[in-house]
Amino acid sequence: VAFGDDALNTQQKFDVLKEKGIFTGYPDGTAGLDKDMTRAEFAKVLVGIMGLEPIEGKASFKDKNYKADKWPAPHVEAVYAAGLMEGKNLTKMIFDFNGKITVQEMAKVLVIAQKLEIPTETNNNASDWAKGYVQAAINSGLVDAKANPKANASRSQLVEVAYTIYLTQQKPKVVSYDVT
Ligand code: 6LA
Repeated sequence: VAFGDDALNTQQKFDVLKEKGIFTGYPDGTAGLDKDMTRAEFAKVLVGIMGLEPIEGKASFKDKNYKADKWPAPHVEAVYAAGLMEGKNLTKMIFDFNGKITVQEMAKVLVIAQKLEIPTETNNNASDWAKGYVQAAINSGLVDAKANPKANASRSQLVEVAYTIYLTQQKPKVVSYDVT
């Protein structure tokens, strides 16, 4: 964490991400930190913070109204190709792009993006597929142990997670050479 970054409050983190074109505020200029976000909107945020290339002209999912030429698809396709999100049903290929992103879904993305270790012991009320992800997020301090994992994530929670991932992406990668 660069000097001072950990001192930023959620609004300030939102402002940084808005400045970078990653989040968009509401027309009245507010951040809407108490509101929620759709899974497609979060996919778009992920594309921004991970520096992914939107994938044009492709529609892998069969959700109603999911079309290659509509704005969500290039972002959903990019996070799917990057292995950050896989959707809700791989047999029916349903992403649920208009559904609200939940705390446990956000936790899974955080764990994958940050390459967090999944603990063997869990103590939370998440769905079975999400227990490990949620525990890792709680242990890392990014999800409150008292949060309901199945509830919709607030934009406030999403900004905190997005900012953490964003900072990690900004860090220079350490390259090591084998000199033997
Ligand atoms: C196909 C599947 O088993 N999906 C799981 C879970 O992996 C999904 O995680 C994310 C973050 C996603 O990758 O899109 O949100 C939806 C989750 O759906 C789950 O099945 C209901």
